[in-house]
Amino acid sequence: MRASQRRRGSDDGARRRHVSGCETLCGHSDIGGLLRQYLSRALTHARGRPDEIVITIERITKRPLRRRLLRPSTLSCASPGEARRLIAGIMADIGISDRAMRSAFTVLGSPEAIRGASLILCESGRRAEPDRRRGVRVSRLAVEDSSSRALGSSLAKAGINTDTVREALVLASKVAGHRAVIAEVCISDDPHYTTGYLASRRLGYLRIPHIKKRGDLRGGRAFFVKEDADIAALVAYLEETPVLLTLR
Ligand code: WAQ
Ligand code: MG
Repeated sequence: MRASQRRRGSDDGARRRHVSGCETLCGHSDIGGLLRQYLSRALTHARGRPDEIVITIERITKRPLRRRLLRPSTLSCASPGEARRLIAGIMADIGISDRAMRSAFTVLGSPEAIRGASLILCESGRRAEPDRRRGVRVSRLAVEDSSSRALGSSLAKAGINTDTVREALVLASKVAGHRAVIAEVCISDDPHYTTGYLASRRLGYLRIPHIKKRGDLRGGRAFFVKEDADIAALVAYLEETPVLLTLR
């Protein structure tokens, strides 16, 4: 599902303002329920009332890959400034250059939230996504049925069993499941949601409270990828390859 608003004085579909979006992978019998759920989300989003909602339902023919869910933990962080220093420190440790870090923060801090993620090359900091206004949209991902309940109870134990956390954890786990990806940084574009995360295969899913100020409409995702990555193959994996996430 994607919901957007027309910009005042613009008929150009490519320049629509992103309101909300979500994607999943499900069985035939779950389509109706999810449709209602996603529609109500689109109609009541804190970023505003959309004037266009597009829902796409596609039959999957490829057998889904299996990937592990990342392990969530929450860092202690009191302000956006501290978040940035924290992230910069971790990035330096895992081989992401200063230039790449700055490039990512330019994308994440830009006034126009884009619908997808930016791909940042880890040395040069070059942006590698094929379409910068759209970004790369991760799709065709879900928790495997057999892991779903156990995931729910383990998140509930930590007091974080919400749709927002679940969906972000699932997305981060699919993204980290590709060898070309070194890490991800995410800031919600929801004005009320101020917890973001840094994720990597090695470090897991590190939640970062106060990554932005309340009321801020900016947000986004940056995937740090190996300098010599095959970008077309990575984009195909992120957008098209069905992946089911499992606890073990
Ligand atoms: N693929 C690529 N990029 C996406 C996708 C996707 N499927 N969905 C969202 N984005 C990008 C897009 O630029 C959005 O503007 C931005 O990420 C933020 O998306 O554990 O709610 O859906 O408490 O607002 C983090 C949870 C929540 C932290 C993140 O992101 C926690 C969130 P949002
Ligand atoms: Mg959002």
